[in-house]
Amino acid sequence: MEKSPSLVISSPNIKYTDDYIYADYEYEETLVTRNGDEITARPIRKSLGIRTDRRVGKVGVMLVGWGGNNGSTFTAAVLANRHQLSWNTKNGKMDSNWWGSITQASTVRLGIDEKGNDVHVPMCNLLPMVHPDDLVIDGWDISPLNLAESMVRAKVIDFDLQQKLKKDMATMKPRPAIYDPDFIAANQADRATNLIRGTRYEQYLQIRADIKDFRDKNKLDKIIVLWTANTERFCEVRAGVHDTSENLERALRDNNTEISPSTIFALAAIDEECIYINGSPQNTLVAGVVERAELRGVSVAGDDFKSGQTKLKSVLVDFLVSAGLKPVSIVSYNHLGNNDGKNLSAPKQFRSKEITKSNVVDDMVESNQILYKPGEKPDHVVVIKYVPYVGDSKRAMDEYTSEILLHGTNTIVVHNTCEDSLLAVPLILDLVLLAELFARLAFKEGDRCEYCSHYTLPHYYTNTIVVHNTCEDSLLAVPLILDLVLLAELFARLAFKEGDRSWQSMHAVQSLLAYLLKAPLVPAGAPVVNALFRQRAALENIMRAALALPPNNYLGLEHKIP
Ligand code: NAI
Ligand code: DG6
Repeated sequence: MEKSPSLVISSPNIKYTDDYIYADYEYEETLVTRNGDEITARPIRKSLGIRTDRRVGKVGVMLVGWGGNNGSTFTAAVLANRHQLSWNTKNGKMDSNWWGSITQASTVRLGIDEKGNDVHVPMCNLLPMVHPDDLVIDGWDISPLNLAESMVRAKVIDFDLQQKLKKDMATMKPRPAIYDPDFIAANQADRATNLIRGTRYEQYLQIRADIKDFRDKNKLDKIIVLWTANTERFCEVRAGVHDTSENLERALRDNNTEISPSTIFALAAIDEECIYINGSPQNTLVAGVVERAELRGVSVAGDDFKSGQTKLKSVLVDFLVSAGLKPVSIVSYNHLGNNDGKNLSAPKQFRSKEITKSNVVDDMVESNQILYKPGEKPDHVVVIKYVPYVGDSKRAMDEYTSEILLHGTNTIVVHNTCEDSLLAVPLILDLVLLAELFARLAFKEGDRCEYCSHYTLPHYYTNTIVVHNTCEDSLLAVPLILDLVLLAELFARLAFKEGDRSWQSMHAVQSLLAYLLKAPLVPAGAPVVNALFRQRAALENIMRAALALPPNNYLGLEHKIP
């Protein structure tokens, strides 16, 4: 990959020292109050100091479920990229990459150049982050296979690349893990031979000892523990057991059978001051675990990687609801043949996944009280079937039916074929890197920062998506005609003034209407924006600006700073 130029931020609001980056930030929001029939919106502003610790240090990752499809593929991807491996396929020679990772393979719009053109930079260049090549990997699995054998079992990595990785990966062996047949499917029993015996408390102590051993042997500054093991059933959350850190500690020592293996891993990680991330759906992070993390000053995150079907759903439903169309039925069917699919063929484990896959449209539905009455939701059904032949190549089929103008219908059908682990692994990398970065941020309210001037910051695999859409065309077009007329008329009434200059109307070509048009016309020389969300944000924000309200941002800092 071509080396990116280093990034220089020139602002009186930022200062760089050897150890820290200090930034002054004005956080703007809109406070909305309702009094009877009247809604009042008031812009509010908060001054914040934000400090980023520049000392990344030596970082280790411990995967729970290291020998699974995700665990072995993650390890293979780190090694292939670290050694810049190439391999042969029937389609020719392939090189390693991190496609699918937002930190490594996506860019962020930084601003505009002198000509007004957008300038983008790789996300990983914005702030100091650990480099994937520098990660040290370890982990646990109830299956005793070494990582080379796990990679072969997973059938994800191309044969020629497997040959190049085998020697290294054969030296990596998962540590024994905690197995409780009550929490994962009975069909996993035959691989569960690499186990930590004893009571739950003894198992917890062993996990802590493993973390210490990994830290000491590799002289690590920090470790992130990430669950990518089988989906467990939900634990039955009980008062006096799961609700506080103290109760959880007592229940652990009493060997309470409703304490799941994943909760034991989380407690051990937190007590060793490691970040804990839950990549599966189960309710590992009960109130007592979260309280323990708060008490120890450690981060936790979860639940369940959002890799394919759900990601697309959150885009599609956002598009439909924000376009004023009313999704009334969403049916998501998928089949897969890997060990994850086998485990999910058991009802209790499927139920965990059904819960995380089903809640993803709620916020979008609730945001539109014109389309939905309070409490009203679309029919939403999730089906998962185990079909061994397709292996890791998951097939996801979705049907979205929406009500449109005058109760016409619009049905969209999506078909997606993809290697499941090759979508999930880049998310694991991003979770690790971003969780580590965010743990180095600190916030300060009120006064402005005392330091301020100028500083320098430091395959070929495929994913096939087929979409089929049935719809009364005119019933989709007519509301756009109405919007075009209303918005064109509204924008024609806006006027602008800069400094002492006289008021000016908006440019005759109304590129702000791009959200409603397939090939938007723009003023000569202006960039064409086709991205729907950017088009929509421009529309929203010009209207907010005309009301003296700040642009919408999606930071939600109220919920992210203690
Ligand atoms: P997998 O079944 O290939 O790997 C899971 C591994 O965990 C197995 O090697 C198994 O032996 C091990 N394991 C089971 N219980 C354990 C325990 N208590 N301690 C240590 N190891 C244990 O599954 P895969 O495909 O790697 O997925 C892993 C998890 O990630 C699943 O829960 C899955 O639902 C979740 N996930 C996967 C996504 C994907 O696209 N691949 C996306 C979203 C979530
Ligand atoms: C089948 O649904 C297996 C699951 O583990 C999924 O592959 C995983 O949850 C990914 O889900 P999604 O909806 O993000 O593609």
